[in-house]
Amino acid sequence: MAILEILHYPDPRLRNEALPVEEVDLEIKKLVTDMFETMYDAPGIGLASIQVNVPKRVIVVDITEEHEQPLCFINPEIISKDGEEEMDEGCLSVPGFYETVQRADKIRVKALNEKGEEFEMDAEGLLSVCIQHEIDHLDGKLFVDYISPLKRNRIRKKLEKDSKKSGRKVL
Ligand code: QAP
Ligand code: CO
Repeated sequence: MAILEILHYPDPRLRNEALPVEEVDLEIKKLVTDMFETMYDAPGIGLASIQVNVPKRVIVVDITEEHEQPLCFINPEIISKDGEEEMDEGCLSVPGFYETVQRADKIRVKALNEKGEEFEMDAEGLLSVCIQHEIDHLDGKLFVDYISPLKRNRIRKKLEKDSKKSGRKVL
């Protein structure tokens, strides 16, 4: 098990598009384990592989405080969406910032689990928003893409300053 380093906006590697997982092998299982550990350690409610610089289509989510509902989605696809929901979103790659984003309220998602078995599930509310947010990461998208350029630039400048102070390399 390992805690992985989380990339921070505006690191250009967050714009990479993740490729489908061909086979849920030991390497992917280790990635899933490390992603859960990294998410719980942060702590966060969702993490996408892109955020730890692994461009493979894997996300982990757990919206419970007691770590009671760990969910892993490999090659996730949203097969239907319904309704609208506005929610304040944050992101482990955009630390310290929360902004309101509009998304579908209800979704049905199809994916492989950590054993490589196909499953479908319905989600609504926070779980639905979190899954949509994480799938966006796999396509190189961030929640700040949905807010005004003014707010986005303010966030970018602050995080660029933070990363210089911390010695993190960005760009
Ligand atoms: C995505 O985000 C999400 O700024 C998951 O300082 C979040 O786990 C979807 C976090 C909210 C829907 C609603 C953020 C931790 C965690 C921060 C997260 C921070 C520390 C974010
Ligand atoms: Co995020």
